[in-house]
This record gives sequence, structure tokens and C-alpha cells, in this order.
Amino acid sequence: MKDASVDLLCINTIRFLSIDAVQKANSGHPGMPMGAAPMAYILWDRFLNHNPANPDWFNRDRFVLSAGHASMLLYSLLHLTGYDLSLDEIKRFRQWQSKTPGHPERGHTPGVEITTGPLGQGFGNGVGMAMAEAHLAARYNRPGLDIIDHFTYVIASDGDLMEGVAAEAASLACHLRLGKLICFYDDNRITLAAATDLTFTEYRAQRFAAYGWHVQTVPDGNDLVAIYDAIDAARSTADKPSIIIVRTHIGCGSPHKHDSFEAHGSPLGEDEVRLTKENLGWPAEPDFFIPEDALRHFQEALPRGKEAEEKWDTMLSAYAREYPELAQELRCTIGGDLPAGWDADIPVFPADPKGMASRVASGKIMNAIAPRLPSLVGGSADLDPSTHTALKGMGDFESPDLHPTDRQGTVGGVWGLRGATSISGFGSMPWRLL
Ligand SMILES: Cc1ncc(C[n+]2csc(CCOP(=O)(O)OP(=O)(O)O)c2C)c(N)n1
Ligand SMILES: [Mg+2]
Repeated sequence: MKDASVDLLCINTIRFLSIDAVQKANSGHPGMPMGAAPMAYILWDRFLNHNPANPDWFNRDRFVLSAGHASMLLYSLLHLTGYDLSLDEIKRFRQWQSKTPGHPERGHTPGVEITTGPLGQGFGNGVGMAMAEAHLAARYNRPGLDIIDHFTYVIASDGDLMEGVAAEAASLACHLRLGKLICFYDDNRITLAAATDLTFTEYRAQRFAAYGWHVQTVPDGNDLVAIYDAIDAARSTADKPSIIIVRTHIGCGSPHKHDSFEAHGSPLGEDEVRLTKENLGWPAEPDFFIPEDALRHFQEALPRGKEAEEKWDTMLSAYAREYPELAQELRCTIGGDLPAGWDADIPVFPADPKGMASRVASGKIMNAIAPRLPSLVGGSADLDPSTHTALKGMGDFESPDLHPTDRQGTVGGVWGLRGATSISGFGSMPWRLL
């Protein structure tokens, strides 16, 4: 570990930027950033592979703040690590037309991967991102040239795990053995209006173990070494998604709002902000104080990110020399472009008195497009015999290591993955056609 005092300084910088922004806006959610700052900091400082100067760098790790109400946690990290999000924008938190809306919005704020706020949905999006990574890796990676190789990290809260969508997504994530999906559960045991003992007392660790996830618990959310070790272990677990259950305290550091739902969705209040600053040894003035040492440390992310992207660019050039057609296809996929001739085989259906069911026509069209459009992937909610959404001959997107009994009842054609059969995309865990 590095110098612990710099770590603590950085963590408190995140806490107080969040506290001050919410206080100035007189609205927002200070409590969760206060409790989750250490885990978010260790992740971003020690592990996250990203380039703040280019939020669109394709092979960056994805970071999803599923608990979107805690947006100031994310905005603080983005500002401090050097994304194009100024301190003025932090000061304009929740103001009309600012870059810092109450909940993060993709496409509006540089570095926000996905719009979050409806609980559970960011968790589901994280699973989708990890699936996309596994799918692309299976199709494009070649021995010694893992051109697609990144992690997806999610921070989820109590409310996220209460939502049904998280259960469905968690089940699928393990079925697909998405080992590069790592979720932090901010186990602060407080929600919007009460403590979780009122409504949410299931055994979370056992629940995720039953899904088949790799489960770890960190009993003290301020224990940086334990957080570091847990992330390290999660990254080394390639055959299943990981959840790190971190026991945190909402409003951590606030003398009167620590562990209280009052820290969830309201400013701490001027007096409590002052007391919290006193309590954590932070100067009372100025607001939005960023110690130089902290900023310098956070901004080491910039040269690190530049180097990481340059290294990847070099690998991509080598890849393009060896596999020019695949490289061209990948560029097209990343750019969201359609390959030339993608629609060449679309059939024409003559009008006839009886007519054709629109789902039948749609199935024929999808099957005419699919062989020419490798990025076409779909799901059918186990309905493809009715909806005609199966891509014939394209196989399923599956992990190769399923136990035979797991296969019972699997319906063909759920995930079309074309041409990835022989590709070893990800260490010992190639996703392939089954
Ligand atoms: C689907 C959905 N239902 C309800 C809400 C309203 N809401 C926002 S945060 C929250 C619960 C907050 O508890 P938790 O997720 O544990 O966050 P924390 O209080 O720990 O920050 C609720 C009910 C929502 N955002 N999305
Ligand atoms: Mg909570």
C-alpha cells in the first residue's frame, strides 16, 4: 500500500466535495458517498484502468454507480482524476443545465457510463456490459492479442439488491460465468426512510452464493487493506462474477447522522457539516477545499491512463497488421457503423391476400441480416419459437464450462454469437458457441 495519510486525505476530499455540493444545492444524497468513499477510492486509485483524457477509450474498465442517487461520489471522482468536469460544475450540482444532474446521465457528463437512478437497473446494465466484453473478447481476441480485456465494476446499494431486476441479472451473470464482473455491495443497512431491519433482512451473502457468485465480505468499510485484497481476489476469480459485501456506515464521520437515514437524501445541514469537518480534521473554510497533495495524487490517473491507452493502441496496430479484416470489423462495430452490404439479402415479401405474420417476416429479415452483421446479438426471453427471433446456425452465447445438468431446458438461439467457435478470448475462459 502507498502512504496511508495521502489515502485518507483523498478519501476525505471525496467525502467533503460530496457534502459541500449537496449542502450548496440544498438537495441531494451525502450519506452514501461518505460511507462508500474508501472502497470507491481504492478501486479508482489502485485498479481502475481508464483514461480521464479520453472517456471513450474502448478498452477502459467500466464503472457503474448503480446507486445513482449517490451521484456526488462519481462526480467527485471524475473531477479529481482529471475528467472534463470542472470544479464549477461540482459547485453547480443539481442546477438546471449543469453537467452534474441529481442522477448520473450517460452522454451528458464525461465519464458517466450509464444513466442510473432507478434502483437495480445499473446492476443489470453492469451485467450487460460484462456480457458485451465477454462476447467481443470471444469474437476478436487472438493468442497473445487480447484486444478486448477489461473489467466491469458496479457499486450497488441496499435498494439495488432489493429490486427484482438485480436478482434476474445476477442469476444470468453467473450462468454465463462473467468472471470480469465485480460488484461492491454498499452494505450500510440504511435505506431512504429507515434501517434495513424494517424490510430487508435476507441473507445477502448466501443469496449470492446460491446464484454461484464468488462472495467476499469486508467487515469494515474503512479498512483499505481488506478492500484492496478483496478486489485483488475478485479479479483473480475468472470463472464466476464476484460480489464484495462491504460493511459501511451511511453518513460516516458525521457526529449526529452516522448510520441514520437522515443522511440518505438531505443535506447534512450547516451545523452538521461544520461538526463533521471538525470530527474528521478538515478545515472549516473554504468550502469545496481540495488539498494540493490529494489533487496531485488523484491526477496521477492522467499519465497512467495515457500510457494504458497508448499501450493498447500499439497492440491494436499489431492486431490490425496480423488480422486486417477482423480489425476492420471491430472498428466498424465500435463505431456503430453498418458494414457494406449488410442489407443485401433482405427478402421482399409480395403482398398476398392471406398475408404473413409480422413476427415471421421479422424473423426472416433478422436471419438475412445476421450473417452480414456480426454485432447483431439478441435475446428472446425464452420465446423464440413464438417470436422467431432465433438466429439460425449462429449458436448461443454461452460459457463453455457448464455442467451437463445446467443445460437442461436451455432453449437454443437465445444469444446469437457468430463465428467465435474457435477463439480463445480470455485466459482459460473462452466464451464460445455451444
Ligand atoms: C426502483 C426504485 N424505487 C425507489 C426509488 C427511490 N429511492 C431512491 S434511493 C432509495 C433507497 C435508498 O436506500 P439504499 O439503496 O440503501 O441507499 P442509501 O440510503 O444507502 O444511500 C429509494 C427507495 C428508486 N430510486 N428506484
Ligand atoms: Mg443503504
